[in-house]
Amino acid sequence: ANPLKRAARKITNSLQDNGATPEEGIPGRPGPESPSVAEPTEPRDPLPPKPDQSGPDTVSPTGQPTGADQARMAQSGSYLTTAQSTRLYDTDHSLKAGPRGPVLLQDHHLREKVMHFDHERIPERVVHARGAAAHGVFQSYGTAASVTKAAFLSEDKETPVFVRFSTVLGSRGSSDTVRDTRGFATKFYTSEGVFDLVGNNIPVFFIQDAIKFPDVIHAGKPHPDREIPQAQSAHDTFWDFVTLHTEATHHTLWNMSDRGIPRSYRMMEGFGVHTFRLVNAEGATTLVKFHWKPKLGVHSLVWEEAQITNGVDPDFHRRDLADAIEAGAHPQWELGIQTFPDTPDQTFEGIDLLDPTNLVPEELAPVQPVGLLTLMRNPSNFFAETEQVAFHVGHLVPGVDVTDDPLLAGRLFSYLDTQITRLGGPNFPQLPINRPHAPVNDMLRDGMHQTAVHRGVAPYRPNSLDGGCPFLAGADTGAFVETPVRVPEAAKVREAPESFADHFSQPRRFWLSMSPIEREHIIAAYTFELGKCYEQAVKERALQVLANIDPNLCAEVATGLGLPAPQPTVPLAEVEASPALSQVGGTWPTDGRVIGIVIGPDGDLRGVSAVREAVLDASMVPLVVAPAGGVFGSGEGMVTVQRTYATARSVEFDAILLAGTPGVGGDAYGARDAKAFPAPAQQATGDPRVGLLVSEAFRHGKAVGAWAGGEAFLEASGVPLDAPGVVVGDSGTGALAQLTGLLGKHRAWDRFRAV
Ligand code: HDE
Repeated sequence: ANPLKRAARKITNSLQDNGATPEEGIPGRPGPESPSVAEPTEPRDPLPPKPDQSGPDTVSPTGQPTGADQARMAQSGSYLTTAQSTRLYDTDHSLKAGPRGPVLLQDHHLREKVMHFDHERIPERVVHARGAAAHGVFQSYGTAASVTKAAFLSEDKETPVFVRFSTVLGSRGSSDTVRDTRGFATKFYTSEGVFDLVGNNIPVFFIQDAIKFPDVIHAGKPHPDREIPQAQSAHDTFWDFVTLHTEATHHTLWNMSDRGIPRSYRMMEGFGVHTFRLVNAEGATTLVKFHWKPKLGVHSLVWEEAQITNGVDPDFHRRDLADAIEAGAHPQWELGIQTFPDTPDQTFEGIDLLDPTNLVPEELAPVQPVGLLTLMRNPSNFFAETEQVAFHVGHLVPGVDVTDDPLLAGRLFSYLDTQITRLGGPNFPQLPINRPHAPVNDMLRDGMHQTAVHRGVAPYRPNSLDGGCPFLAGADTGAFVETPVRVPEAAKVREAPESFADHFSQPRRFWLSMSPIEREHIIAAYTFELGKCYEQAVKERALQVLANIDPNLCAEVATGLGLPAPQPTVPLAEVEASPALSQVGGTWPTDGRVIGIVIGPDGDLRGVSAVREAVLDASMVPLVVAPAGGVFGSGEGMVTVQRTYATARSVEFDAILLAGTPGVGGDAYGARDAKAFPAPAQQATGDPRVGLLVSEAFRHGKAVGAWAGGEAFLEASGVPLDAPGVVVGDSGTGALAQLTGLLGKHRAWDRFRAV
């Protein structure tokens, strides 16, 4: 009677068409395994996964290729050749009629080299163009086995993965630390085929129906006339859209919160956003929302820090991810699920699970851990892997199915469609990074960039010429069988359900769940973004939206804009706060945190050596900052310099320690240049750039410390020694111990003025 079983049986029965079974083959003809099946009717072997796609198992501790990988290194063969393998004797001079003569058309090497170069670029992704990725492994705990039959979630299963993080709005060369949503897309190379979890770091979306996706993206992207601003939501068209479509309120509020400017990809949550459907071995179904929980906690930049970083290091997140993996600080996330009964109305505690602008508070449905993701290998080639990877929400495995969320339905179409253009034809699943690690035995043929050499004559089913192969599987032999969900009888309409009309109660819950400092950041973000808009009507409409979330939020932003605060037009929702939504509070591991150790000619060099060792022992990263590069000091106190006063800027460090009074930069140009920096009042002797370093770090709530007399410079740079998060030690290691305690809380939150 179970509908899933009925469908599965139907599929299994289809194996019997032609009277064939996988074991027997076509009656009267040899079976697929039989050696007497002679050419040309031999079924082809499934395409094996390429060896260079074998995932993280060929990795050295530092992520460098080892063994067999080394042999595949480019530029490692003895002779340079053309693409046709002909050896070359010169690649620097075109063939000419004499050294000063005209270049000859017959120079094939010149034409081949330039032609190939001319075609090196492919279209960037229409959204999520800028990203960074890494290989890793997913280890399942087996705790989801009762709700899903997916093999990769069964007990103790290890599955290779490739994860790509991204910003949404900016183009490929845009900056990393802009205010935006982040993509968090994971490709699981499971034993049953590829499963892609294509999520974001924000659990809700701007729109409820995919048909509006071109609209919201047109509004967010740069203006079509001048193509500015790049990678920003702080402009009129974005705010025009999100205030006219108030379903965008919840996602926009998350963007304006600290979630919009993550400290690191390693410190972001990930969300599947939509509700999915899990199916277990008995065919029972459960509705589910996917969550990635970072082991390092969820942390963000502060706005000024993010803005400075965009200029100082536009690759900040990309570098942070690659450096951490290279250093062996392998980032980890737990995959968790919130489960809900698969009831016909598909709601939970009054929350419509098909509305992607809704989240379900963790206090109502706890996130249950089901496995651990570890990223431990950087890509070997950005283009081949990070750029060419193609994710798709429709890449599902038995045990995971979709629901009728109308946003999800549109995505199921869009990804495949866009990839045909981006990757130049329909054969991109054959690209190494996209190949499943399980055998492929499809009947897809020909097309642009076909690299498989398919054998056999009968790429159709049923056939009698290729031994009847391949056969169809059933649910019991690993087939993906769609859940036979009953579709309510209804008329075709272009409408949304009534339950999609509440656009303000979930945003209000988010606002009420924020700590005072997080609210202050949200107010500042709205004030900044709307302050960048030119259209008065857009600003006024935005204030109306804010009034409907919370009158205080609205009043604060209105003050900043110099506009009157409107009254709410809807009754304020009676909702409870969800403490799990706040990022402030709690203590987290400090692995991979970056400590800047600043030294001048008279500083405690021996102490610096000891602090470096202690930082490394704590799995953190020490960066020594000195007036000039190279090696500083001599004898036992000798330290290698990683940054100079000219190359260091506060945004690179999570905390700063002064080993005495800083000197004056050794770089003539830099020192001259430094005079242009605004030195804080009563600047002590010492380089003003170090003054800027500590005063910025202090302003951004970072832990700051000193020993060996550096405290006088701190004070002179506007850092009160009794302020929260400022430490003075008797020794370097003493100061570091206090500093590390502060780092576990991410920032000295008490230092900020709270609303
Ligand atoms: Fe995407 N999205 N999206 N999106 N999305 C793409 O696919 C789309 C949505 C997400 O690192 C595109 O191959 C539509 C939600 C990520 O390669 C495109 C809709 C969520 C990535 C596309 C959405 C996402 C994409 C562009 C509304 C979070 C980057 C290039 C119905 C759950 C994947 C590409 C990577 C990329 C369409 C909404 C996440 C155009 C139509 C909701 C992480 O197909």
